[in-house]
Amino acid sequence: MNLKILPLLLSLPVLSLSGAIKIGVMPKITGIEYFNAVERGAKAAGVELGVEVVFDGPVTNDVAKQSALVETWIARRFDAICIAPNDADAIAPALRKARARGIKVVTYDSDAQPAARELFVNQATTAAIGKAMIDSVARNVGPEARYIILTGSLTAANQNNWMEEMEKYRRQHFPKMENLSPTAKVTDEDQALATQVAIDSLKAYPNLQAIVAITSVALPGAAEGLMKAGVGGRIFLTGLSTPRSMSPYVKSGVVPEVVLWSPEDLGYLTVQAAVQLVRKEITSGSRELAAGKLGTKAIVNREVLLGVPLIFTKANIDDYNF
Ligand code: RAM
Repeated sequence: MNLKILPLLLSLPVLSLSGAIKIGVMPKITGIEYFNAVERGAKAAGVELGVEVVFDGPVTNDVAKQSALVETWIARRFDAICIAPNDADAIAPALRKARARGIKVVTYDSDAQPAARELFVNQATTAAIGKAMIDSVARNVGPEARYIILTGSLTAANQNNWMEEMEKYRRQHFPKMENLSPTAKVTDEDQALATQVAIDSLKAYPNLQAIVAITSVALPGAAEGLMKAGVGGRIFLTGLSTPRSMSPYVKSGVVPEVVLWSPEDLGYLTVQAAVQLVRKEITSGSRELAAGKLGTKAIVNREVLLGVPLIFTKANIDDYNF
């Protein structure tokens, strides 16, 4: 073989032994219903597109472990790596290394530094998600509600962006509403920790009227905490989680409203975008993406938008199966 063409051969997408394109999809953390739903959607897209989808990630929201797995997928010559980073900055060196090896990099759910990836698949605009949660508090408690926020980790781009939008929207539309703890309570994707933080917050803020829990495990965790403290349904609780996780709390009235989107559709759209980048059917400069069963999705400034936030209540929560 003429060794001069070796660099060219090494830069080409490698078809694995199965001959299929190989896509890695990584959550912030495995073993929680939200990312289990992402996995279902991602694998459904893989079957539809005839590609191999490997779904794997850390058992805690640890960006160092995410970086190590990216390195492994680089060594295994994946064709694309899709990731929801626990830290937008810390993950960037590993993602840049993947791109330098010709691997397509797509973030979803939570972004990395934009220069470290081709596309970001966003579930809804951060402004729409922030607005939906503040509107829920205003609708159920009133325009002068006193609330706190339970977040995941303080390095997660999506939660931080949502909180920034919540505060901007609150200042503009509900200036008398008060966040009693501008530094959000950290619950680190740990449901049991969220339960304890909710209980502790009731003592720390005796005039508390509402809690907004913005990770899919913090919301059920906080519901358990309010119930343990005997104030379920008396302190307004809302936030982001799946209908499967929240159905009993919504039906009992502990959590009257839940905001989210379809994590299954998010996973499906992410793999659609990644495969079409690998197959050169789209580029990061494309303006839209024909995303199979989801129809055509807009791409604006390298961000693919899934849709708008959904509000789950007693009236509709049984209509959803994720
Ligand atoms: C957790 C994660 C994820 C977020 C959901 C709402 O599962 O923080 O990034 O989108 O909550």
